[in-house]
Amino acid sequence: MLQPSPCGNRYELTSPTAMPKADGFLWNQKMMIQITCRGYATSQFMQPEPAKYAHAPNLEGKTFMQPEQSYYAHHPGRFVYIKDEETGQLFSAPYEPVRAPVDRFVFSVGKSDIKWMVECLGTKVEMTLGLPTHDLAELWTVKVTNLSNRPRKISLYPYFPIGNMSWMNQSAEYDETLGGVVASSVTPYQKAEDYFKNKYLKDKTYFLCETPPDSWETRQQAFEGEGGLHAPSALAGLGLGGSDARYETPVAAVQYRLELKVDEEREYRFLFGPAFDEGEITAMREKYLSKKAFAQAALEYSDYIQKGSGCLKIETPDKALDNFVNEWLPRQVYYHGDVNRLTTDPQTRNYLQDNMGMSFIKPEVARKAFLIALGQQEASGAMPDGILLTEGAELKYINQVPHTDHCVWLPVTLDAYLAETADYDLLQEKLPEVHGKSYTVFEGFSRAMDWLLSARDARGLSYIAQGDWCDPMNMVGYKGKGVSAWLTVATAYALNLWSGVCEHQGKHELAKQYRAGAKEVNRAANEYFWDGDWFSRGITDDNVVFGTQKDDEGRIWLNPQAWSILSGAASVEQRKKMIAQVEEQLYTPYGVLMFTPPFSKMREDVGRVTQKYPGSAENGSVYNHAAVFYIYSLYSIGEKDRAYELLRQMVPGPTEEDYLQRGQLPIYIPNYYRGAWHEYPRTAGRSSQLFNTGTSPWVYRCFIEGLCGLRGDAYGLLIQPQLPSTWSGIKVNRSFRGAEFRVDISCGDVKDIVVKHAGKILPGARFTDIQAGKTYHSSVSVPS
Ligand code: CEZ
Repeated sequence: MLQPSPCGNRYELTSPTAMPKADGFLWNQKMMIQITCRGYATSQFMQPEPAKYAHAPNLEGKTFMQPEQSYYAHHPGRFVYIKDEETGQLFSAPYEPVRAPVDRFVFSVGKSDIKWMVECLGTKVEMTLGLPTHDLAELWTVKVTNLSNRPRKISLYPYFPIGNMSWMNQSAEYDETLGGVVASSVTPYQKAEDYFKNKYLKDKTYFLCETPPDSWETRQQAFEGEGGLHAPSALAGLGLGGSDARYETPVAAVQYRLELKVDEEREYRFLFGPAFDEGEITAMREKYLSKKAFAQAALEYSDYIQKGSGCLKIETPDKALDNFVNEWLPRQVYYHGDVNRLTTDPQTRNYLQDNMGMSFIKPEVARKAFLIALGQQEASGAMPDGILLTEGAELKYINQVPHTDHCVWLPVTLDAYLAETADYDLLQEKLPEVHGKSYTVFEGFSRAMDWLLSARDARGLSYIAQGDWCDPMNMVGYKGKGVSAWLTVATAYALNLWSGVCEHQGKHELAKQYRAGAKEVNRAANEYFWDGDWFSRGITDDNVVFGTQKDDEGRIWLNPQAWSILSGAASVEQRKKMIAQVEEQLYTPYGVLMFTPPFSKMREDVGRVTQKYPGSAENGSVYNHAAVFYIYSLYSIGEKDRAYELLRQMVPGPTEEDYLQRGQLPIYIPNYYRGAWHEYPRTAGRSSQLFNTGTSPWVYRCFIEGLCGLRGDAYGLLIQPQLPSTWSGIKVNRSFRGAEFRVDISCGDVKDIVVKHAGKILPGARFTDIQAGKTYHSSVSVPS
């Protein structure tokens, strides 16, 4: 049902029904498309705010990309109908909207294109989707082949619904000169000032055909008629009706009437995308709509994706895992760092973590992100809720809700950046003058740390306001008193990390001061949050501690445990107790839960997280971002087997049963898998299919620094692998500071890690004086 290609850079699913929401995604810096095996698509482009060029049939609410998106017959998608002109039989590819049983089906997701192959009624349809690297368009190739051993008469009808574009103005026509359907609209607005903002929006959607079709239809109702999408009325006739859409829902549907000899094939190319005017559409046609241009665009796009191939290749006893880590994980990390989730105001924590991933892929991008983020630091030293990336961008939605954790992410993500690059010069960069003052990056960090220390109550605990990392935890502290246990220990962790950097910079006084701050914060955390076997989650405005043994719902939360390990708040004794409780209460076959039990109803002193469906999203799912913090913390204390077990569970598969339950291909990590394993076993493990998540850079980091143990420092590259004890060895290729490391790791009869390079044992298991351009071969023995 599901196999990787031999080198792992494609996955092929051979059923359209086993995992109906299985999907792939492609992006460039201006647009993104997620498309399912059955042909349903969600796409958007930036102008600069995210916008759609294919819409739902009704008015859509605008919000962030949703988990577990539900698809319905009229959902936007890309389809072709095939009609046998002799018998009148019909099917559609990839599978929707007809849902006819097909003889063969392959949904093949690659890193830089997505393909389908469908056989039915003695014909084969092959569809390929690609994207240009810098422009807005989908590049579609549709090929049809006669597989029956007789000549055939068939009609091929690409059907690209455009949906309800606007309640103010929408229409569509077939334009002979442009050679395709052009739908026009006016983005709805009400305020006069918005007229000027919207004036240059790309309000047209075009569907261009390289080969002129025999007939066409642009009015959705005329196409569908009384037959419904399973058997559209327009397909009953010889040709399509050729009508225009006048304030009627537009569609792009065209017909090719074909007579195919035995084995004969025909290939068609189409462009689908948004544009401002006819001029832009003409330019796109000229630039892209030919076989040669498609081939060229595919090459360029694959080069572009290739630039995100990361710094790690592993060869372990687990081939499926190797595929994921070598081919797919860096791609997901790259996507986040390259396009910032296609928003103009990413949440500060997301922006910093997405760029943390870039430290491993394009460190210069991560560097710039620190400068951009700190350039927006507030006068108080606080970080804003979101980082504005384009001229005229505004803080929207969740960024209008005050969260108190943003400063924490500065040293946390800097730690990864410095380990990877040793670029301490960054700290001396001058930030743009704001509020009449100008600071260096170093000072910006210190100011953020001072702010964290100041944003605490008399007990020394960190205020939560309307949320911390858990952004729907909005009512613990909205009256101004509630505190977060996670943020308290996260503050201590941040201070410790920053103190280390101060130390390295020779600022011993400051280092001492922040180290002392961290100690004090950890002490306070222990005094108020330790609940006997684990750390609680916080204290509400009304002084109620929650996330404790006394709670029937939300009894134990993962984040305070993970970060108390990182911050040093948890002693060895406490760690033992916590880890045992995490295992007992939070483990599921699909990973470790963010907390348990899920809330079944609103808890007004915790907030809207408790109103989410039990086991979904932040309400007690396997929320992978939280899970990977825990994994990272386990690696930090040498818990290699526990860490690996959970890390492996993040990736769907490799058993068929697991794939079916999760419903997702192993090509990305979703933001969550459903929890509520005890309460709702039927849905437990189901993927959210949402590939926007801060999880991916952390997972990459866990593989690089944790499992492979190849982490840099100010002096070079340290080698401290933490292989699971069932493995006898692995091979690793690691790019690091311009050099290549070929590391052969095996378990042996050694007491400590022994690294041999050029016949010598490296002192301290560390490479120093690394020279860019050089390849270093080494063999590493780790204690069995
Ligand atoms: O958004 C993420 C945030 O982007 O939730 C994480 C948080 O750390 C990330 O910064 C944990 O709360 O508003 C909501 O209820 C949403 O559910 C968001 O909490 C959530 C979505 O997954 C967005 O993709």
